[in-house]
Amino acid sequence: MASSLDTVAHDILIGNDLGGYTIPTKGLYPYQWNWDSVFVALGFATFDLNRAWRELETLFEGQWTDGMLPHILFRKNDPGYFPGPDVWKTTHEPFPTSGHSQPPVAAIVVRDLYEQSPTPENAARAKALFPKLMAWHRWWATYRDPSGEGSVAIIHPWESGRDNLPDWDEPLSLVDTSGIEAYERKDTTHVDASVRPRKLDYDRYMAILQSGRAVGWDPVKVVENSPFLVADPAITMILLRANRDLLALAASLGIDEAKAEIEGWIARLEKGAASLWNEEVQAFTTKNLRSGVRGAGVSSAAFLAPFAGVGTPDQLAAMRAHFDRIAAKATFTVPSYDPDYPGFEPMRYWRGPIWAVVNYMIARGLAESGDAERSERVRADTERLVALSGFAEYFSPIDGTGAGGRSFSWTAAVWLAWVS
Ligand code: 9WN
Repeated sequence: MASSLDTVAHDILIGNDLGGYTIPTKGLYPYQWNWDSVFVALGFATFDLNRAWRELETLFEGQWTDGMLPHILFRKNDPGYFPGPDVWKTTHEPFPTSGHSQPPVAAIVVRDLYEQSPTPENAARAKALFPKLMAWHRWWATYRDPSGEGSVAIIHPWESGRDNLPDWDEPLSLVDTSGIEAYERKDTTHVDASVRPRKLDYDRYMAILQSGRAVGWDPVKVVENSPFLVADPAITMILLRANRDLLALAASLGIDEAKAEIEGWIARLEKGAASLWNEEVQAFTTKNLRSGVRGAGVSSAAFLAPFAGVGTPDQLAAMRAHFDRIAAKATFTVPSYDPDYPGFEPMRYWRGPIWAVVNYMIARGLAESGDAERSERVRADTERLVALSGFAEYFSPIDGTGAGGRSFSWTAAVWLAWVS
């Protein structure tokens, strides 16, 4: 029988549905976001599979001709969000978008939706999305491995989906902000500034955005011109996982001609993920491709290794040791950043708070790799957080306080698909 929180979660998804696409939350994020929509589809799939497919289909309406799937789709202008379409100045038709991507979780969920109900009708919908997923994954492979090491490089912290992670501090410190245009933030009119990125971060975000805009968002020039170019273990591992799912999907759908190309991507990403092992931190961390400096601490990305199917036995043992140390210290798992690290801030966005969607991926990987105990700890903590603070955007790992946007779509979706 559905609990009252299930009903609330269901109503949040319905309430944030603007007709075939869903916004993350009203006010703060009034557009369709890339990885948000994918998790939202998982939530819809628990009560309306047709609507779940629709979410993914509308998301791919934003795909560029070069294969890139943007991080925001601006279907209609909303002055409540900054930076909007007039700042990005992209040329996608029939509606503008942002100029870079976000974590490529879509293939994972397309496979889930198809396997939930492998009818001929759902096979047709999966087959229609398949070439679009291939084009997006090919875009990452073509343009985002400039080091040739196999890891995935991002050109903006927003592309990582983990905007103000402490690991971006060093690469962001090299970004020249002297040429930025005057701008006015809108996020801090919706939520408290103390739980958002700082002004200095925003200045740097704007400088990077302007560098992409200056080259017309050309995929090669963007990488050459960006003052920020960092290998991200989370995107590397998510793309690796997504390619494994894409390969399985190709097999179920009988699309044999895609096999060799996807296998090539998988082999490269396995090498790339391995290259991000940080011996000093004993975890997979970021690597600044401009300066060579590696991330100095353990972020939640480190716990995605089982989800991606990477890590040697020793590396996975080190990951479990970090998990147990952090779990003993924090009341709730999994903080976005190590509470023992000086840059940790329990309420400031990606510098410490817990995000339900990251917990979902971590727990799924742990469960699949046979670690039922740690997986259940993450699930039960997520349940306690929502019971305590509702469907917030993110939560303090120390006392469970909710922060950011409320009635948040992906928190509700993950609740329905996994927690409850
Ligand atoms: C910029 C929508 C998005 C998430 C990101 C999260 C936050 C946007 C912002 O909100 O980023 O993309 O303006 O702060 O960091 O992961 O997709 O929920």
